[in-house]
Amino acid sequence: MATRELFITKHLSSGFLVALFALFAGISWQWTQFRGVVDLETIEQKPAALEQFNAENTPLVDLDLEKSSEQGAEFKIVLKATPQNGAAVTGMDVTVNYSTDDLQFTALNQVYKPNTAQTQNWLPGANDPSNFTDGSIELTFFQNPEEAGFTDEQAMIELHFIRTSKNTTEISISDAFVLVEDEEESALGATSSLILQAESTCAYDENDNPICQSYDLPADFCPNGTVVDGPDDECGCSGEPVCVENISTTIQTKLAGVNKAGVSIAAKVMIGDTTSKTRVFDDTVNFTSDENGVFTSTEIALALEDSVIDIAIKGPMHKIMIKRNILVSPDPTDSSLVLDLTNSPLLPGDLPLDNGVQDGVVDERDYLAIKNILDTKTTSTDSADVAIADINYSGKVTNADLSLFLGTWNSMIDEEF
Ligand SMILES: [Ca+2]
Ligand SMILES: [Ca+2]
Repeated sequence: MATRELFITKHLSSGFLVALFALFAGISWQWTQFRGVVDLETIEQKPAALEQFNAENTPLVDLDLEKSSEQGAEFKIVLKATPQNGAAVTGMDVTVNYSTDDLQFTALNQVYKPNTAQTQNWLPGANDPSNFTDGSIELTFFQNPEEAGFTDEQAMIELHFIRTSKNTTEISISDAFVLVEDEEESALGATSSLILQAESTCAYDENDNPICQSYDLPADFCPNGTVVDGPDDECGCSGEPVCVENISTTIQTKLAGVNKAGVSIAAKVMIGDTTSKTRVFDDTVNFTSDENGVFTSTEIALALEDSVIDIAIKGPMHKIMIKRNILVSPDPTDSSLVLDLTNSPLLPGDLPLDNGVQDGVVDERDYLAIKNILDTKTTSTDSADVAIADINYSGKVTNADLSLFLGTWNSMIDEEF
């Protein structure tokens, strides 16, 4: 035995190829000793010996890879052997495969160590991970044939790795040969590989909501702007808030059929930032008309992250008017902006019939409201009538208002904004 150990040790120091040779030598030599033939000449018979190991037969051992511990990127797996059909396992030769793109093999611990002096443990060079940098770790174990093989589940060997990527990766078993007491031929049973799922850097609470970083902003952060959350990261957390400077904005629009100065209306205005997909403005804004019928809003403060917006205006007796993907170019030297929407006049139709509130639909109710006012008279100056149906802001309800209504009445529901 001492001569053989010397033989292997000597060749191990000469590198991996020699180590492999020594492995084959070890298998063949031990195999022959198992059969009671001690003859170093049988080294040359290694392929024949392996064929015997590989013969298909009743499954004699199941092999499993299980993760045994993990600390950060470092983890250990254990190779477990579970004899089947009463087999007593006395040796094995098995290759464990891993992806060098995702894992670094760093160390090996022999777990199963038969306890007699003449036992051959793991061969060859298994204690030196530098022998196994190509993604396959060949592990060979034989014990003294005079010692009883194990018959229960046994942790055989522990392999240490470091994850070098966050990818899903697999550690698998291949080319396994098993030596069983009193069996010249043996066959492998089931094997299980180990899948390491892609790592996530996200942390979640007990309700599976992401645990996000909180940002403490200084009190004087963004005095003349609006604090906007940064874009969501891959965990669903808002990015670091940024300050978007306010832009003093006026909006210009027109009302269909109204071409006189000095008319004041209150319209609901909604503005969406197409980049952040957030509504950056949603309020009622006062507009006043000039002699050209252009209605100009009071100034509003807009915090725009990008220069493309969607805008919707809902006039007091009107359908909603939506314009999308408006390119705005604020002058960097003058933080003011004019949004000219006069090319798309607000169309009358959705009258404020319910205590001054509109219902979002241009329909028969609106039509009948005007029709009823004009049913018994051609003109109404009643303040309640004027409030709901003086579409052209003439101070009275007449057929001119009805015809403006009919000009746009098509029973359409407001688009969503
Ligand atoms: Ca209506
Ligand atoms: Ca009128």
